[in-house]
Amino acid sequence: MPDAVPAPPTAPPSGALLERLRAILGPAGLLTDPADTAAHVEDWRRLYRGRTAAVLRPADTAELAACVAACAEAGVAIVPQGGNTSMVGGAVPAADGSELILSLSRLNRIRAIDPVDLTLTIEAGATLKAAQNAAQEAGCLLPLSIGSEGTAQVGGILSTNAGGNNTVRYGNARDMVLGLEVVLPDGQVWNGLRRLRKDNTGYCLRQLFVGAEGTLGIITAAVLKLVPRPRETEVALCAVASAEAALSLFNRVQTHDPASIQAFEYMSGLGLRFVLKHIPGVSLPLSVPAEHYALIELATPRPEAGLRAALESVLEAAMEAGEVLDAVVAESGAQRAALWKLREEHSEAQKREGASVKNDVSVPVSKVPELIRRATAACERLMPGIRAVPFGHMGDGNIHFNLEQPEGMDPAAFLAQDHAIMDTVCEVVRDLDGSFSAEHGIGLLKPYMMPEWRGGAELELMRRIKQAIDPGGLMNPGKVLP
Ligand code: 2HG
Ligand code: ZN
Repeated sequence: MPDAVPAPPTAPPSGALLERLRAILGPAGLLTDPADTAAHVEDWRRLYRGRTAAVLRPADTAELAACVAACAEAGVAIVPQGGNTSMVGGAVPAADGSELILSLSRLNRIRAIDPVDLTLTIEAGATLKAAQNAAQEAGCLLPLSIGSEGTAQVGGILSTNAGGNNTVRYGNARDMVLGLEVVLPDGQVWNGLRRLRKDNTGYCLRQLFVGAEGTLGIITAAVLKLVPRPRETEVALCAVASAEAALSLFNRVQTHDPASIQAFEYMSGLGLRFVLKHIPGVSLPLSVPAEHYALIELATPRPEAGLRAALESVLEAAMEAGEVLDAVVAESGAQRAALWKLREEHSEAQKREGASVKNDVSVPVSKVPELIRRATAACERLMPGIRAVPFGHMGDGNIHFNLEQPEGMDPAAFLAQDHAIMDTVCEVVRDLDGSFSAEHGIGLLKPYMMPEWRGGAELELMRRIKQAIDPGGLMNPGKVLP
């Protein structure tokens, strides 16, 4: 098989191109002042900082397509950007200033919602929270939930095929997409906004763009599947004896009623202690301190389903078996939110504790306890004093196996070891038949791992697809493909 298709050189944006873009976008649609562009050139984790001559802020698909066509003609590369919440530097421009940022933020309209079809047609720049709210107002649920949902945008979520807390029941973002509107690298608009449940008409093009991280084109709108809104929701936080006990508890809940599991999350004692230390206004409503915790959410649209009684009886049996040491079931919406806050603030708390290396990995669900045990031991062997903080979506096998710097160590010295740490975790992941990238994507952080994990025919096929759709290499260069 041939080697990598070399990326064609892209041109720096000229003054003439910027003038043309200003004419398309109007003065409000083009940011060039470094004070205005600063927030766009750095990622949330502050791992990457690029430079750009301008941030383009089109107001609709037609303006966006005209910008892309103008850039294509000039041979200038574009970095599409949603809420800029990438964990892997997926929306940061290159350091040489040659790439323009295209912000989706002004494309944020709800185009249609249909509670009978159970579909939401929404533009890419709407936040996930806005999409959830629109679904709720129509008596429905958009079953996609992630910690950054107030900032992360629909287009970015689809471009990274985000997973989050509800994958155990509803799958990933990919599973919620019925149709897409995409601006292709030459500026053509592909209107695939169909809302059909059955539509076998050749290659499934929309799924090419989902998870492509903006390297094949720019998603501008989507038709998302909804489900009926739950009538009953129960949330419990459990202190459990071990990661194995958490898995047994998951199995008990699953055996009892798989259709009601909305989320099953794992947290370590250390992870929770970081949240209690760094996040104001949170508290742990359990009396027994533990090293392992499970957060369970059950939900159903069925009337009088008796979820509460079912959950209590599962927890009772798990307590008798010594798996659950202590548990609390939320009594109100406010308490449910307070329990979820303990889970959702993990990333922020870890950031405040110091430098950390993230490993967004997945293994078969049954192997999660082994992953936690073996990867913790391997990292401690690699670097004495390193602090493993595994947490995440146990119900779908996706653990954020994050490593916090040893106390007192220089953060830069710790981060300089990131590849050694990632490779140590990934060795265990590989042995357990897992993946080095579960839900955050590849971005700038992980392309170097692609040849080892997806080399041969798979990577070659990806390169041919890239070459066919974006021959100029103008869409989000440097991301995904090494
Ligand atoms: C989560 O599940 C996110 O909270 C972020 O995917 C995970 O900070 C992380 O590593
Ligand atoms: Zn996650």
